[in-house]
Amino acid sequence: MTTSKKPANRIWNPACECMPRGELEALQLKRLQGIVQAAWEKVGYYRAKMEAAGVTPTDIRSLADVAKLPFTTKDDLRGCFPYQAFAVPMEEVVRIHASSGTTGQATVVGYTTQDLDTWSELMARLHTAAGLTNCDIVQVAFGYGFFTGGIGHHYGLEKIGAAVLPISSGKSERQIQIMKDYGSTVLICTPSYGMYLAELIQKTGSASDLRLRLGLFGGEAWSDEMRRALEKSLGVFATDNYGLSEVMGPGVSCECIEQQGMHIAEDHFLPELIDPTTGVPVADPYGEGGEMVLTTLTKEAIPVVRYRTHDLCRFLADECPCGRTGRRMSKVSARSDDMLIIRGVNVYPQQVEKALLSIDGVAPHYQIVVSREGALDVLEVLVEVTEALFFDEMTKQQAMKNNIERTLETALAVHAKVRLVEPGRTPRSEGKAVRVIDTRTKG
Ligand code: DLL
Repeated sequence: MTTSKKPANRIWNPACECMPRGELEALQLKRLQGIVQAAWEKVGYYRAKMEAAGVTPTDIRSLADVAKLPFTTKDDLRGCFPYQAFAVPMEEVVRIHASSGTTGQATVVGYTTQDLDTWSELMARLHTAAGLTNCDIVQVAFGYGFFTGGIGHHYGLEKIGAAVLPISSGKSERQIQIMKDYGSTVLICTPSYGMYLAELIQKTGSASDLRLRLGLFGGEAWSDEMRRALEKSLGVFATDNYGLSEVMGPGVSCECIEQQGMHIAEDHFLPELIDPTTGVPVADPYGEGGEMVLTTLTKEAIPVVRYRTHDLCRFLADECPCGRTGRRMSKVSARSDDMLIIRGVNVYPQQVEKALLSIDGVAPHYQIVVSREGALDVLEVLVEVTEALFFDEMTKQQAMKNNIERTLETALAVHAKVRLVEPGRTPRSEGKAVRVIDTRTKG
């Protein structure tokens, strides 16, 4: 199998995607003023928040003035359950999605016909940026339903004229049969599900029967090391794409074939990077980076003003050779609320993944278990190793364990106990992976 499957550079909508920065920023300002006005007039929740902050729509005279507006949080949107954040009457709403609600009340999002048109357009841009064309047969293995991943991708693919296999997530053996029988050339899912499918494919030894050439992965954080593992095991060219249901779904930003950061659809979203602790815009978004805050510039059903995503990333400065002018964000390095504090040291699950996958013989499946022994936090990492190594002599296993512990300690600045486990021992996910089990009592 080859990983050198870099597709040709194509752009779906050059007029918008390659717009000169000056023109783009003028458009952003006009749209920002419009959306703030709409939020003020039509959504009681925003009106109250803006009044409390002493700001009115007329205060927005430049793009930097966005920082005068109050933030919106997931809890704020939950408080508007189900429809209080809607800015249009229900007869104009044609679709409703919702976040899973596993950690509390669901957040509900609505779309007008115009919103769905915009979304399909942004998805068509994303697919084209990743090298997908109307000749492709695309297996969408994201969940369909309230989750925005499946249906969001579906409509963009139809817009560019690709053939969609709307299989949804799960039924993993069948996914592989479908890939073979229908000659899927593109797989779209979370990176962790992609890895699980790759593992099943390898088990049945059937990778050579597949026609996969592209993998579009998103919906959760994943490292460049994971990209290499996916490209190698699936034989695809893998790109990242980012989004969140509160502001649209997938389609907020996407990598192009350069695989160097994700172009933000800045004609529809205004991005800011803030210090997650103070809430102040960071001084150097291209260096230190910060938490992504997004304002929707065109959404009709639910305008979202300064949504705190908790996603940590930075902006990338140089121009991209692909010709797009939309600013690029780096891969999301972590979610600020995923941070673990282990004996006073901040640890992000992504650091663990990056360190693990830099070691030969370690499979891209792991789990982090945090517990407390007496007053001490204990960080344990369950690491799957290859079958050969797992059944190898004790001395080899011990050397591997020591090597992983050393690598982790260097990366995390805190000791982690490593437990080598046999292949298949850590949980597999059909959607977003749950990497951390924290058994410490909170608060
Ligand atoms: O996950 C939307 C989506 C679907 C994006 C499919 C891409 C592909 P939510 O369920 O609302 O929406 O979850 C949003 O997922 O705040 C990030 O923390 C995380 N996330 C999404 N894409 C990425 C990515 C969808 N490419 C939350 N890298 C976001 C890192 C991501 N994290």
